[in-house]
Amino acid sequence: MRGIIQKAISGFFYVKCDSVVYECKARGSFRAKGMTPLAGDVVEFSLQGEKGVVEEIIDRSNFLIRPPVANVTRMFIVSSMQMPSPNTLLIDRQLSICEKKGIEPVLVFNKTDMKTAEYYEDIYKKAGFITVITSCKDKTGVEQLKGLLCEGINLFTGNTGVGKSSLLNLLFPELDLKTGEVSEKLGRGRHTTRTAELFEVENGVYIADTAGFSTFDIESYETVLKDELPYTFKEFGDYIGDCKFTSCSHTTEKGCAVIAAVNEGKIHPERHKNYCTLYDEIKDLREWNIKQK
Ligand SMILES: Nc1nc2c(ncn2[C@@H]2O[C@H](COP(=O)(O)OP(=O)(O)OP(=O)(O)O)[C@@H](O)[C@H]2O)c(=O)[nH]1
Ligand SMILES: [Mg+2]
Ligand SMILES: [Zn+2]
Repeated sequence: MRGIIQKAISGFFYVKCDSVVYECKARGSFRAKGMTPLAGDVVEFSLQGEKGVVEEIIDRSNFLIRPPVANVTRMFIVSSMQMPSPNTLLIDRQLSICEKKGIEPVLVFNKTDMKTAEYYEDIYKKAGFITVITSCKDKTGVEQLKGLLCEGINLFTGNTGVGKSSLLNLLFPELDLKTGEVSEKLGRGRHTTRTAELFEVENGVYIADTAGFSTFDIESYETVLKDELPYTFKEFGDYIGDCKFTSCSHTTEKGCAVIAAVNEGKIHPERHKNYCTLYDEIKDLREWNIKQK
């Protein structure tokens, strides 16, 4: 039998097949191979009585370690205009990872009832990304957001408290996801179950809500290498070939076409600044460093 994993929790995998969800365990051989089935995985499974066993994971198009989701088609990077405030460096890191993994990003600026998103919209529209302005309080942007859901897995990420679950509840009230106060979420005592869970909202359209993961998790588990980095800033692509030196890092060099584009107002300076910060972080990193991590 073939199905899709909706949720993975403490060694159990909930596999949906023909609108029935089967509780499965994984074959021991996965652990031996260092492989864990993830939410979003398409799997072959067998039934032994009531219980299922995941036998095989079908090749993934991509996967993320934290939050643990496979086969992501679109990533909705949610930030809120206040409580918590946006951090473009975090956004740009996630955009780089999306580009590397072949996931199409959508930027969602939520809580615009508290503060306008103009500044951020300007940066990311200019760079060619899809952006949506939303407010769960005023219920704005909800229909537009719904229109951006695509076939496959639509993953909602963003720091705790930005309003991922609130947005999803507005789109699909039947999901009835738990939402909470920001102060509570940032407090020490809060016990969150860190999960990624899929919901099929239309035929073939899945939503993945991730609770308890922060954008920090994504970054510390995924790495973009120095040579790949410029290409993951997609608006740099038009200029990279025109730099004076082929070894140009596009950070400070004379004759850099990317820097020239920044100076001419074609690339937003904040994107370039974040690029330089990321470049600095990873410039000494090699493939083997990562494998040892
Ligand atoms: N003013 C305002 N508050 C909002 C908006 N969206 C969400 N909130 C509030 O922000 C808080 C956090 O929202 P959640 O939907 O729980 O946030 P989340 O991103 O799902 O957080 P985690 O599940 O912890 O990752 C709740 O108190 C919401 O009522 C909005 O557009 N405007
Ligand atoms: Mg939530
Ligand atoms: Zn350059």
